[in-house]
Amino acid sequence: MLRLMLLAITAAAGCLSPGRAAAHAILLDSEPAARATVPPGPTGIKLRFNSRIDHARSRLALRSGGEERVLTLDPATPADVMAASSDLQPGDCVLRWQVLAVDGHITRGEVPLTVQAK
Ligand SMILES: [Cu+2]
Repeated sequence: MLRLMLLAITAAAGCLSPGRAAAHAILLDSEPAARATVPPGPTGIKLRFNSRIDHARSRLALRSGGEERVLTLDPATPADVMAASSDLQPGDCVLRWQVLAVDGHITRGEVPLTVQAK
């Protein structure tokens, strides 16, 4: 349900000109999944989109404990995937993504996670 709402928001923020093909990037799924509870420590992060993205102009950040940190993207990923890794600390955190799709449209969204206590 929440995921559908996020999809609707990102879709609305993308193609504003009517009649244009909506090829902007929409998040299909993620690892960890949104709302997942995960153990602390080094964690691989993977976001898969419905279209190719421009990795150089896309951004993935982790907001945790009131701070936001930009993550270094793994360059060796398929064109529709954004991947990184981060050392997750216990507590609530949010992965914030912003991507530029091949149609020139920017979309953004969030993947909230809960990290277990050590
Ligand atoms: Cu678009």
